[in-house]
Amino acid sequence: MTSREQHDRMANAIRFLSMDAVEKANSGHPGLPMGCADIATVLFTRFLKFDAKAPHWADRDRFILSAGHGSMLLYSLLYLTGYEDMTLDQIKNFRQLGSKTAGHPEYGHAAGIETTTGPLGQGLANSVGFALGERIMNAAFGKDLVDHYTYVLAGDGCLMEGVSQEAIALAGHLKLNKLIVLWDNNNISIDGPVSLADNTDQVARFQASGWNATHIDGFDPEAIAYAIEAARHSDKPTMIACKTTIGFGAPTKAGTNKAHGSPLGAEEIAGARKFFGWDSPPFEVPADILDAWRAAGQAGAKVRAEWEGRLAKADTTLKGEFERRISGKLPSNFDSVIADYKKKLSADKPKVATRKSSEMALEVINGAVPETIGGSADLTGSNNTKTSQTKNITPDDYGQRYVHYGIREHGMAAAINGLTLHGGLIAYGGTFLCFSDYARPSMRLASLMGIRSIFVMTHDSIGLGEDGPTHQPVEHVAALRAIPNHNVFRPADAVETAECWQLALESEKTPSTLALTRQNLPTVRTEHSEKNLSASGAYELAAANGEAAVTIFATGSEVEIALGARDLLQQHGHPTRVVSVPCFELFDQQSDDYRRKTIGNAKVKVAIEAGIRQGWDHIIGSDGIFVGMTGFGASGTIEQLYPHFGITAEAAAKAAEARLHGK
Ligand SMILES: Cc1ncc(C[n+]2csc(CCOP(=O)(O)OP(=O)(O)O)c2C)c(N)n1
Repeated sequence: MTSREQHDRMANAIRFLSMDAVEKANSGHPGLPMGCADIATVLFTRFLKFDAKAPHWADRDRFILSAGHGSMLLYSLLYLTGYEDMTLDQIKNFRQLGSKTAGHPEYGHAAGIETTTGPLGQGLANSVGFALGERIMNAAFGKDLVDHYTYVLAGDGCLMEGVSQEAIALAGHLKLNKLIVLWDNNNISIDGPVSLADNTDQVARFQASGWNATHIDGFDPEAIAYAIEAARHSDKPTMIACKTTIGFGAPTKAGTNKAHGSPLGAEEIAGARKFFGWDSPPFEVPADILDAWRAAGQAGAKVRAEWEGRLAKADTTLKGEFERRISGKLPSNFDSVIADYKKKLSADKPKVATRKSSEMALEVINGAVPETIGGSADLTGSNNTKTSQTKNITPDDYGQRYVHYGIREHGMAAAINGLTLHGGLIAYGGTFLCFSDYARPSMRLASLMGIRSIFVMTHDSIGLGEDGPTHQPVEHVAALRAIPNHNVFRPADAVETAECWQLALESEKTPSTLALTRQNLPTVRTEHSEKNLSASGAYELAAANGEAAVTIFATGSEVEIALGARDLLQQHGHPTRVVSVPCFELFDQQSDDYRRKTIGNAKVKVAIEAGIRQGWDHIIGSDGIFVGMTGFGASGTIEQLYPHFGITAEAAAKAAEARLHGK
């Protein structure tokens, strides 16, 4: 049992490492670690199940620092508890280029950073996915293998962000009782007191969303421990409002926004040293305190060894499946399942919307890959994300595979990231492509983290018709293509849709968006190819009947139009080839030679896509012809809209012919 004095000194080690690192970097946020050091010390020394020497242990408790600006709190904890990645040099190099100690915690930089945080509210919203992931894996593999908590430290900013409401409502609804949020209730944000902008009764808000919530003194170790202990036995998720003081211990800056996001300065630090009776030089932790922290970092080793014993003794099939899922590898027969399915499609030649093709592909995938978790933000019947295998996950049954996320696109995308990061699961969720705007902050973070989140975005153009311009995406495909490390797939038919799903599932370090149509499309890939042609991002779908005068590039629903334009042009004596471009990003990764060959030397290059031109010039050149949208869509039938906006085979052929004739 840690004495109060030892607890205080351990907490102070966090405070001084944080102050010193921010001071040396001459930038960063000392206030949060100074205010939350007691909370973190109680959590890490008395509750958190972890082994610093085995940081990827699948059944560890997760700790998520949602208030990512307080990154030095996390880095201090990782160093003090003895994570190998987090050396004292890393702490000294806080915020320097190439260090693991980036300004905000970045997933993949160092073990123990469970998710990338910084954009406020994201960690809290991810945690719903983590906690749900734990329940799903627990239902699949049992308590012996999966039984852990998800702890979150969130600030006022996290709770003010809109996504927090989506997240807490979802967690409350799903009764994720192993989710425990510690709120750094310090009443300060950047502009000053929180009361400048907010007077929400947060405890009441969480309670109204189905949580347990209590107020405690965030500097009282026993109160913190008592509240966490109670939370661990709750039948609901718990929010503990911990009253703290930002920059606690800084003589003049404590309790003010001056302690939030800039170095305290030598004088304040000297004052804090006096206040806490801390006489070690910068970056030095007294040996007995470091030892105590290292012991805390090892305290979970025994529990981990016991867990490993249980895994070793588990049924061979169960153990194999658990290990496969945690490794992120797909079942070994996956490729052949997809190849067989594609062969059938090329023979059957279905004429269906790609959202329907996606459902058909998922029916095959979900049958073969038991770790997929589907969902939709209240558009299940429109997104076609549900298959026969995916029944609803409910608080009474986590052993199912479908999440009704409610009308919460942002919360859904963040939860998908959490499910993905938890491990053992592949999560996808749907909404209308237009509302990717609502999900985008989390989609961007999936890309930054390099994780396999999958976003199913249907109703991908004016082709959705009568719902009109509010619902018709115009710039969204281009906007998503602008996110680095994000594969945006726009398949042309059922075969490409199956291929794109295969690529999304195989893409362990790049998230994917599938842009899918509402309207029916013919099968254009009528000849079976074992090879995944979409994998090269663009490929020649139809050759020219001679040396090509025109090449038409198109994606998704406009491939059919491109083929129509090719027929017209060839009838007029202009050999024309069509290149289908299901994924810009994968095409950009091909060899120069392949790219050159695929783009070709035809005199006229045309691109057809029912969206804006942005991004296409690197394929068709700035002098290429673009047939697409230049502004918002309109309300009308699909039969009216395509001609209205000039996206037709005739218009494309006419433009190409005019160019061939030098006009
Ligand atoms: C989405 C988002 N908006 C704005 C910011 C910039 N920002 C960083 S910290 C902060 C204030 C956070 O206040 P609080 O959570 O109370 O943290 P504390 O001041 O207590 O450390 C803001 C606005 C951000 N990181 N993320």
